[in-house]
Amino acid sequence: MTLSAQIRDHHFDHILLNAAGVMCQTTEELDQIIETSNTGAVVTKSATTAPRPGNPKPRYHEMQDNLGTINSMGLPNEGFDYYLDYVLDKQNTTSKSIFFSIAGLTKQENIDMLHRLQDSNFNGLVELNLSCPNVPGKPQTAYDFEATQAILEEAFAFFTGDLGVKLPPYFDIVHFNQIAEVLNQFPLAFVNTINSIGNGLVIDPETDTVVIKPKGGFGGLGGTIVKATALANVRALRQRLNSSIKVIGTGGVTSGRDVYDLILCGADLIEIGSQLAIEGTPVFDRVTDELTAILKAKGYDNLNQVRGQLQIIE
Ligand code: RRO
Repeated sequence: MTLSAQIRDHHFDHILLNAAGVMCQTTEELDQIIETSNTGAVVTKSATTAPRPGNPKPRYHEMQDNLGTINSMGLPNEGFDYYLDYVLDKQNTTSKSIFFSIAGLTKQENIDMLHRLQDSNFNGLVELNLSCPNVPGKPQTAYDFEATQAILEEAFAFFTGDLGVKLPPYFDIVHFNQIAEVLNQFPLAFVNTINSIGNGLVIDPETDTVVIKPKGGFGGLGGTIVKATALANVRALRQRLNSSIKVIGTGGVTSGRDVYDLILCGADLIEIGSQLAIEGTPVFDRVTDELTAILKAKGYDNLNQVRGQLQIIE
């Protein structure tokens, strides 16, 4: 069974990888993702120029009955240089692709980091995270179409590497049209959809209290409860984006069937976030086994037979 994929010159032996933010803050965690057999790539924790401790704890919570997760990590990361050192070293010894995720707190900070990547020997992919919901006072850039257009104009004026964007979920057909119209103007290698559903609220019924401390309990939702939103965003963007822009499907993957559904909607690669946090790296083996069983049962031997083949009711 072939579970491979391609973005530009980057070949992926396997479609699965971690979602940015989960098991990817330290070199030890990043190594673990790379060394897991059923992953095709790794993505680094979104970096800012300087290291950040992130928001006060508790800042992550798993809902009962595997409904999903809520987080307000607040962009804790080891700083741009830490990840640049890691990827420059690692790209010489691993055959897996590396996504370098950046999430500057201002447009200028993102542009500065992109300049540094452009001037470096990094030969992987760069993911510009325009959708972090958890930094107090900072809106999610990709909900502002003009700001998104402006940062991409500035970035592509000099950046020649393989660049993609991490998007927040959209909930309106007009918004799907508007973001696609912006993105189609640029030579993006990929879009990654979705980041967590921003600013949900979870309550502990025993104590009548929120479950995370930052922002009065508001945080990004992930896991099972976001699957339908992830499917819709992958589908809607695949239908609207230029075929040269690949789509990474992220959100609500807990099983092989979830991966299969995202591929039906047109996803090229699949990232696992919440369930990786819950289950650890064995999730990649289990989900791969489940996906392979589904493909076999349906008589498929590669993912191109499935990708984008979602049926609608006429
Ligand atoms: O660190 C976070 O709070 C965080 C980020 Br940068 C993000 O992009 N998405 C998310 O759910 N949490």
